Amino acid sequence: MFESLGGRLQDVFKSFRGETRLTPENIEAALREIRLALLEADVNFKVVKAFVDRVRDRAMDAATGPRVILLLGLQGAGKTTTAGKLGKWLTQQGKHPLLVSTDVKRPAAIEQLNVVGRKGSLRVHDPAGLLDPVARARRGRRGREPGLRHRDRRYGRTAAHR
Ligand SMILES: Nc1nc2c(ncn2[C@@H]2O[C@H](COP(=O)(O)OP(=O)(O)OP(=O)(O)O)[C@@H](O)[C@H]2O)c(=O)[nH]1
Ligand SMILES: [Mg+2]
Repeated sequence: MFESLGGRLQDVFKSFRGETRLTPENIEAALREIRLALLEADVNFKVVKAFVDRVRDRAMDAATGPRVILLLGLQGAGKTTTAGKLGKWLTQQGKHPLLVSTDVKRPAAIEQLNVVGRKGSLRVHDPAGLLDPVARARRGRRGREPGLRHRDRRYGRTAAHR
């Protein structure tokens, strides 16, 4: 029984191999196959439903959430400069990057990223007065603030502190 279940699940993954990205449609199609395979292997339907719902939640998150690029490096390594270059490149690729500085230890760092953003016509998320790096990154990623809704990729930078 487990062998045939394994085989069917393999088939689902195989059918996915040609796909370059997750979409709500191909996620649903795969979940339908997985659900059938589990039910035919006599897995309790409540267990199947709970499992499929969980996988759907995670897959949808991955399909619709913004991509995060974290720039990490010692002071002066070139993080801010690279943030600007990457941001411009992503814009040319038709993406909508958003820069977020999480470097709260050096007062000038956040302002520096703002300057780079202005120069390159890039959006910078800088919640005034919020000086917790994790909270800053989260807010940028969630993008619930006005003007942050239309986005696909975000970009965080931070410094390594000794
Ligand atoms: N030669 C060269 N210099 C660079 C490059 N990237 C950045 N720099 C220079 O390196 C210096 C530091 O760059 P930043 O981008 O400010 O580095 P950072 O990691 O953000 O620095 P901190 O925020 O101070 O930690 C600046 O003078 C940049 O002009 C690069 O690719 N090549
Ligand atoms: Mg910097």
